[in-house]
Amino acid sequence: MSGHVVASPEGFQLPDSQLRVIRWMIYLAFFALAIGILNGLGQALNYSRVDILQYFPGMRNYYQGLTVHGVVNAIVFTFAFANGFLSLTTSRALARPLRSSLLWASFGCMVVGFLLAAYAMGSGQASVLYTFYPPLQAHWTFYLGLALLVVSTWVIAAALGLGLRAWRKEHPGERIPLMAFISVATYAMWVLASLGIVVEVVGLLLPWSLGLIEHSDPLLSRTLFWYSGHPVVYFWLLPAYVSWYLMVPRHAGGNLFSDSLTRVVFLMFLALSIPTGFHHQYTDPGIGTGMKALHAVLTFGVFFPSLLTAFSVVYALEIGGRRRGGTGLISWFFKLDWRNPALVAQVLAMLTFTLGGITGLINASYNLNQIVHNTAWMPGHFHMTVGSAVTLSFMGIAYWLIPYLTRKELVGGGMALISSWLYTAGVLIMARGLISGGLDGMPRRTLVMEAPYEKPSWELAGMLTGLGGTLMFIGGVLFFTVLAATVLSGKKAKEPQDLPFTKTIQGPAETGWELRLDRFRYWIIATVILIVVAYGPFLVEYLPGNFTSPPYRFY
Ligand code: HAS
Ligand code: CU
Repeated sequence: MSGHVVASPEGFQLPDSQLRVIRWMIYLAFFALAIGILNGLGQALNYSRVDILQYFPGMRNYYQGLTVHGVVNAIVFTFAFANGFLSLTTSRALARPLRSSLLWASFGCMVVGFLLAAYAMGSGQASVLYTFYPPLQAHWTFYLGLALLVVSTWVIAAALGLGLRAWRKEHPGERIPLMAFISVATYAMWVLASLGIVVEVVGLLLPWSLGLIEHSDPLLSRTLFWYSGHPVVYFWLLPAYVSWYLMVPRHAGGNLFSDSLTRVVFLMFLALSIPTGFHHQYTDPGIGTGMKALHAVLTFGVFFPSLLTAFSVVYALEIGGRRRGGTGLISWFFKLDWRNPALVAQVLAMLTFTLGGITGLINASYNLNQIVHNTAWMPGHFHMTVGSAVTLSFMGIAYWLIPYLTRKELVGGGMALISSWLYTAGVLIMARGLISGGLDGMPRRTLVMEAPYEKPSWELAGMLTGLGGTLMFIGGVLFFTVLAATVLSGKKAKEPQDLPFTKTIQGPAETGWELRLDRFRYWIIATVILIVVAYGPFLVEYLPGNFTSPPYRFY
């Protein structure tokens, strides 16, 4: 394949010690997903009035189940996967191992954090949902566990930063390899983004749960939460984008269009992900309309890098389809290798994400948000984003990553294909149910079957939700079967493999303005300025806050 490299040298092999810790992180991620998917089945069936949660060991009620589902899927699974996967892409691209001690430290933080949060949730002392809004109060181990999970990502950020610095010393004046650049940009964004949730959890909620602070300030906590809570969705998404940009074109036999455009996209995510959190708080009293409008405008700004992504990835697929003999406007699409599970899972993830993105645009529209906010529409939106664009992509990545990390061949490729299709059909049917129900006023986060105000017209929506969720669950079971069979009984691969990454048609520029793209320092300063503009006025007006609410534990 001709083109420009995104990581060099060709065929470089990372040492086993590096692969071992990364393998454990990926195992941890999928272990969490397994729990989350099982729990998700219970959630979906609740909408169709089938209560199976009562049979789950340790699950006392709907809110406990929903908390476990959100925390293990949206926080443990995604963080562990990002930590492992982007450590791998960065160290491979720089052709140097990252510090093993840091990677193990991160893994340790994740395990301890997960156990602490699991204890709190499992013992019924943290049924506060994954947004843990005060005045709902959880046991202190829940907050400490979450804090440790965030610390695990900071440790990885340090490992990536140190790796990059050492590489730069050895390669003065060279462009950062694209695969390392976009991985590091993701972590740079997240380190800035996670500050809000850390201040909230460590500064406010942990002391409050320990009785050191008597009262909480719901609005201040929500604001700090969503300062991190919107950008976290891109921390979930960008590892999938790393794969869509750099690996999917390779599976499809195509090439990535442009090195510079890819860098620009990730820098846009760095700058624009954070100053948008108020789009989750359009209905919150106490925040000025002008500030909400500013966040709305910036939200439309952060839409653009995803539009650019759609262009780049579809073009890469098209090149692949045409190389395989495809012609015409659309028919190249059917010439793709529909027997490669790593490709199929991720193309289906992209197709679903188109709908996920469109529903996001509706959420972001200030006035339309009033109709869909806090309804079942919302889980409809986010299962087509994090629940499939991200999760199905990570599953697709697993189809080559697990063989790569274990040096074994994939077992059950056919089953992997069925899994991807079932999961996609499931998520689309479920989202159809949730979205139509939401438009009809069906609330989110409610045990609908016990709601006294239940409407007969929600019945179809609820049935579709339950049916779709069941199909997703079966897809998930097949996925885990493939994974377990590969790890336990896969044949030893004949020779060591390299990561499957593409080449770019337009390579990195050697002169001109594009060199400045690599100076992270300037982009981070620009990001901080935008954050100050977006959050400064509210904080100046609101601080020191109103700490007046006593704690509540309902469930
Ligand atoms: Fe969102 C709420 C707005 C993206 C996740 N979002 C949520 C919640 C979650 C979530 C979990 O403005 C609920 C939080 C809670 O519990 O309360 N979201 C957006 C916008 C985007 C967006 C504007 N969301 C995501 C992503 C998520 C995610 C990504 C997870 C990974 N979202 C909102 C808003 C709310 C919200 C409000 C709050 C609502 C409320 O009232 O509570 C955008 O970033 C989306 C951009 C995406 C696109 C799609 C590009 C398509 C691509 C694929 C192309 C490939 C193809 C291949 C088509 C523009 C890249 C096909 C092949 C061919 C042959 C064509
Ligand atoms: Cu958001």
